[in-house]
Order: sequence, then structure tokens, then C-alpha cells
Amino acid sequence: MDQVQELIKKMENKTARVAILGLGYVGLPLAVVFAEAGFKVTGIDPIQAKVDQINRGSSYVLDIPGEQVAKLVRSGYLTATSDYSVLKDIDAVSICVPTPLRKTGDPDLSFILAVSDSLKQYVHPGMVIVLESTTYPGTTREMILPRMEESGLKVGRDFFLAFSPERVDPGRKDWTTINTPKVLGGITPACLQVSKAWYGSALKTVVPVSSAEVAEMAKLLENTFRMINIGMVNEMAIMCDRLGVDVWEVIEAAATKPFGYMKFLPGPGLGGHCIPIDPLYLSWKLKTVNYSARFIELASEINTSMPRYTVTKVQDTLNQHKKALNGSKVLVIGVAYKPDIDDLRESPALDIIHLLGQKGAEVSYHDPYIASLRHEDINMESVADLESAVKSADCVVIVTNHSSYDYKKMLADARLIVDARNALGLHGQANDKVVRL
Ligand code: SAJ
Repeated sequence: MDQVQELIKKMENKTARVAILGLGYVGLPLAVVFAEAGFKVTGIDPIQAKVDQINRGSSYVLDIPGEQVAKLVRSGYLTATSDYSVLKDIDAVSICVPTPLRKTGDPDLSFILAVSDSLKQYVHPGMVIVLESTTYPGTTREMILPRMEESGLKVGRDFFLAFSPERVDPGRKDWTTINTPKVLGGITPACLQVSKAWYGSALKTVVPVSSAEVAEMAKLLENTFRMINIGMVNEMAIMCDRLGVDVWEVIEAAATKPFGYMKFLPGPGLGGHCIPIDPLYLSWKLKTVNYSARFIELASEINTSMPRYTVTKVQDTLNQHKKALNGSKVLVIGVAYKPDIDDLRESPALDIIHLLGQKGAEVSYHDPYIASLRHEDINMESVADLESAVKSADCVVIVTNHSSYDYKKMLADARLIVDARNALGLHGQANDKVVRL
């Protein structure tokens, strides 16, 4: 039996030994899905604290309950380590490491390259490798393939290599790792065949495509679509403001169209580790082929201008009440990058707090998910007594509309509110204490 058939057999009877490189919000749920499917899974992460926590049977990822990890660890289906040498006995590897941006705005592939340099020491005949980290088209073929072939092994014959974009939406309950359709593209047809047998044995729906590049590009289309539409609706908010029209009412009216329209909402900026970043991987790649991705550049410009636009709203609102921003008490409500999660990455609240401080405001914040803020020049704790903080603030600015807040009470207690998320809804529209984006 050749390598392909042998591996497919191991996937079907779950005897293939699986490793997940990177145990974050993508890797840990994926490790759990394969373990629940009956594979023996080894999670590998360089952060010993994560490894220890998993082996103690607890979870640090919001979407994965601790008892689920404990059950899988107790039954021997899930274990964690920081030792890459275990890869010598592994058949199937999924790479789920971060792909952030450098300060210069260029892609930072250092995590992918670091794990590839570890993995290449252990690649052996009969191994399948799938990259999940969001990256520009060509990364799998240009950066991972050559490193694996340094061993002298041949892709598609000895080992198999594919790309499958992660589609984890932190905090979402309806679409999770196991039931979200999974796009999968191989470096060769045999790579697709083997990786499809592996992923198809644990995930509900696998969507095979003709190459790794198609799979890499599909992911970037998904998130670029989102980032550009958010940028467009943010500019709509700015335009409506200039025309004296309520953008929130305009959006609700447009959203009554049952076809040919998709609702996005303006906000104080674009947070998260996917939407603001992934499209810039694409625009960077296009620059290498002398093409300027103008939609992406423009949307990014508008989205990154929203924190300053929000602070200007606060300044103008105080000004209308004969108060200077300088010296005023401003309370920021919600600092996570989106509602009902504890993730701060790229949160616009960080820029807003920084800008408010720069303009001399006395800034405080409250967020039920984030007890303390340590970021660049920001070193703050979430206020303990929300009611008194709202009452004593000269202006409250709602940046992240967590669903746990009592917005009616906040409206009653506050002197002034800048509502950057339309959290107050209609209560806010007819109230002269409230200014919306
Ligand atoms: N945002 C707006 N207006 C909108 C939607 C979002 O300002 O209409 C802001 C959010 O407040 C946040 C940022 O954009 O700051 C990103 O929000 P998001 O809803 O896109 O949340 P993410 O970053 O968690 O996006 C994830 C993505 N998942 C992956 O990349 C794997 C994205 O592809 C999903 O489409 C998205 O979840 C989702 O559908 O919720």
C-alpha cells in the first residue's frame, strides 16, 4: 500500500497520531475536536504555562470549557508539551500560530518560520502538514514547502502539505470549529486527498479547492470583504454627520431591504487580530507584484481614523456644554475589541484612551471582562463602582457595548453620553444628553 492509502487508512480508523502546533483560540479548539473524534492528540506550545494548564485539565480559551479539557486529558486523548521532538512519532500536524503585523505594517511570519524550522527536523515519510494561520497567497508553497523538502523528502509522495484557513469567531456559539465549513487546498492532488481524509474524519464539512493559494486567498477575501464594508459604513457615518442625518436610522432603513444588502455598523474603530490585519497581508503581497490594493488601503485609512473621530465627538459634546475636554472626567465604557469577550487585541479603546489622555482628560474605564489595562503608556484598573463612576463623569463614551450593561440606568445616571455603538438605541436618539457617531 502506498503512503497515501496508508495515511488515509490511519485517518479513517483514527490511529494517526495528531499534533497541533500553537494552542491559542484556534489551536486548542482544533485539538479538542480531533481528540473528541478519537485521535490521540498532542498539543505543542512554547508557553509552558499553557502546557501545564492543559495537562492539569483546565482551559484558558473562552470557547473551551475546562471540564472538556479535563475529560480528554484524563482519558489520554489530549496531552500538551513544549517539546517539539515528539513530532518524530506524529503522523498529522496542524500549524495554528499567530500571523501579526510588524510595526512597519508588513506581515510578520516569524511564528510560522519558527515552527517550520522546528518541524523540518522531524518531517518523515507518511506525514501530513496543514497550515491554518491566515497569510498571503503563496506562503505555504514558498515558505513551508522548501523547508520541509530540505530533508530530501518529496511533497505529494513522501509527505503531504496543505492550507486550511481558520474560521474561528471567538465567543460565537452557533458556528464553532467542528461545524464551520472548512476550506482545504493542497500543494498537490495527493496532498489534498490525504488532508481531506484527515480533516473530514473530524470536521462536519470540508470544502476542497484546487490549490493552497486558492484556500489562502479565500480567507483573505472573507476578511477583506468585512474590513472594507466596515470602512464604508464608517465613512457613511462621517458623511451623515456632515449632512446632519442620523446614520443609525439610515442603516436600519436600508436593512429592511430583503436582498442585495448586508448590514454593517459604524463604530469607534476596528479591533481584533483578524479583520484589521489580514487584508494588509494581501495588500502587502500585491505590492510585491507592483499592484496597489486601493480599496484595502482606503478602508484601512478610514477605520484607523475612527478612534480620533470618536475623541473629537467627545470634545465637541463637552464643548457644546461649555466644558473643555482638558480637565474633564471621561469614563470609557467597554474596552474589549468587541462585545461579550475578554480580548483586547487591536482594540480601538486603547487608541481612544491614549488620545483622551493626550488631550488632558481625566480618563477612567469600566469593562466587566477586563480588570486591568497594561498597554504602552496605559496602566489602569477597571473602576470598581460603575454607578458612581457614571454619575461623576463629565462625559461617558460607550466604546464596546457589552450586553451585560444596564443602558437605561446608564442613560439616567450620566450627565453626557457619546454612544459610539448605538448601544442606547432609540432611548438615545431622542435624548439631548446623548450624541451618537
Ligand atoms: N465591527 C464594526 N462594525 C461591524 C462589524 C464589526 O465596527 O459591522 C468591528 C468590531 O467591533 C470589531 C472588529 O470590527 O472591533 C472586528 O469585528 P468582527 O465581528 O469581524 O469580529 P472578529 O475580529 O472576531 O472577526 C471574526 C473573524 N473570524 C476570523 O477571522 C476567523 C471574521 O472572519 C468573522 O466574520 C467574524 O468573526 C464574525 O463573523 O463575527
